[in-house]
Amino acid sequence: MSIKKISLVVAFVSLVVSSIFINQGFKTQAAETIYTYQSAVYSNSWNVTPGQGYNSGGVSINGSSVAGTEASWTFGTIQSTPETFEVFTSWSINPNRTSSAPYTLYHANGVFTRQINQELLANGNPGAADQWSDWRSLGIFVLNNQSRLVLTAVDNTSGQDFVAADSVRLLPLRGTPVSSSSASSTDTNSSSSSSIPATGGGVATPADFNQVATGSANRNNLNTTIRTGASE
Ligand SMILES: [Ca+2]
Repeated sequence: MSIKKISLVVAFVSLVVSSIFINQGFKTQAAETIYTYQSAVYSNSWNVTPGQGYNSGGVSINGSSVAGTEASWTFGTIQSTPETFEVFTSWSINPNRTSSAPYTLYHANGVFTRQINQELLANGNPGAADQWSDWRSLGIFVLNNQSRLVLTAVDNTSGQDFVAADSVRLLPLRGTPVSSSSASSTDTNSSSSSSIPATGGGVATPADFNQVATGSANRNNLNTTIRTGASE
């Protein structure tokens, strides 16, 4: 066989092998799940504001001035066994939101609370009225089929302290947290502080996980499942 023919064969084989790897990479892409405002169960009256929030899909805003009404996203319908996730939420910003929206996550190992300033973007910066906040990480948690996130309305007699229920994003993570002793939580938005909870022997941050479940896919290149119904 001539060198030219060998070169052609090598090139062809390389192409086939590359295709196999590309296909495998695609097949092993991890799946994240996004729950919209439509996936939440609400107590008392909430009003849908279309065009705001994640993917401009709309948000739900509490209609009562009384504190305590709830928007609750339950994850039990898709999680049969405990798994580790980074949990994110989002909202639409406005001066008439509260600066201390209480989120409560009931996870497999306890209860985590975080107050979020919904007047600001997830990164703590101001933005345009009704702009999507982008994703705000609540931390890394083990979730099971009882787990849920609850957003509770605060007293809004001033009319300047609404809460906006938008979306919740679950990013599956796999592996043991590394360098947990040096990990720390950076909180750029919330008006209260609380360390990101441990998932193992120490405090973990998203950077401590270099893998997402079911593969080593890039975090920015995930298959996304969007849930828009509470019964799904
Ligand atoms: Ca306000």
